[in-house]
Amino acid sequence: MRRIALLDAPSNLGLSPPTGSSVPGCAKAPGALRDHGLLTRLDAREAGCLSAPRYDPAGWRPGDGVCHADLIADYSVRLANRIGALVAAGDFPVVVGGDCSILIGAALAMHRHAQATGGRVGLVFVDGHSDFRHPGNAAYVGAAAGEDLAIVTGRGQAELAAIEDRRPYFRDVDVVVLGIRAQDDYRLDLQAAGIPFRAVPALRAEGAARTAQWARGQLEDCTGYWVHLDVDVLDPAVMPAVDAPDPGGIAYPELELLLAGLVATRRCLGVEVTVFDPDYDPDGTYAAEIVAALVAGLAPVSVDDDDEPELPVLPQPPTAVEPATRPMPAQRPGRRRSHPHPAKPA
Ligand SMILES: [Mn+2]
Repeated sequence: MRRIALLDAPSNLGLSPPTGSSVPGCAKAPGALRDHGLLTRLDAREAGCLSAPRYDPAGWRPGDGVCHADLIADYSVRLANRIGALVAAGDFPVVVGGDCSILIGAALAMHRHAQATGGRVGLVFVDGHSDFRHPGNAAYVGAAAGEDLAIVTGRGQAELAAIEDRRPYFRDVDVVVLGIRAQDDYRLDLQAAGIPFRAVPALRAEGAARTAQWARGQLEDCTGYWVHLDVDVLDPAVMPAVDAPDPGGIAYPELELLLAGLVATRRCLGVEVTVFDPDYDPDGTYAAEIVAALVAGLAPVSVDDDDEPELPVLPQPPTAVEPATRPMPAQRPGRRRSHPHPAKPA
């Protein structure tokens, strides 16, 4: 039986400031979720909290690259160390962010794990946005939480995309994207890269449970996979407490089915939960509902049965380095998390 280990990763370094003189509140998410009993209700082992560096985008300008890049890179290495130790101990890490830039640390841990075990490790990316902005498809980059999927598949500055000379952490063919909106800015880029995805309309048409099975099937060449869950995959009608709410998301029961289907195998190595912002949840209503959904969705982790046999470990072919960039189209209008705005009015 696997035991969940709960680790806090309260970094908000990857988001734009919500107003000109405030900082993103997602760093408060672990505290808010724990206050609704997350640790005990998951029957989880306490894995602590990896404190994050100070948020200070002052002086960042377009063209400077990813904001806070040096801090995010350093944090990612430390987060990878923590996640790697949990996986090595046989635990199932549930890492609570923080913003989506914490994926970089998880990805680094998964690449190290793949190398150590001689297999390939994939990624199921459950998110309302593709987070696929990179220097090849945008005039400039800035907020890592809108760029994390691009970075972990090897696109962008080496400081973040090639830590320890590893690039990419996940190969494009070892990634599945679920829950992006039908009109995601970068859906055609995903398609061109050969990254399979199911946007919300297709996910709903097929059903969440079957979509989870489909995603697992897409990764059958991988010995394991990590699950990224940005809670903005939920529709803002039921959960608006995120920095970039976008209509057209899924409902709680769908999230629970999706998560349960994804974690109900030993091939699933762990889960991260990102972007919940308690500043938009003053009475704790959404925190309570998110905890309930996580408890239901993660229940299969602790079940002994495994419907899949262990896959044989295959020799790993050398991984190709992604080509750097391609010509840039015009910049699209930014979302709130697009870039830091040093002087955005409140
Ligand atoms: Mn995201």
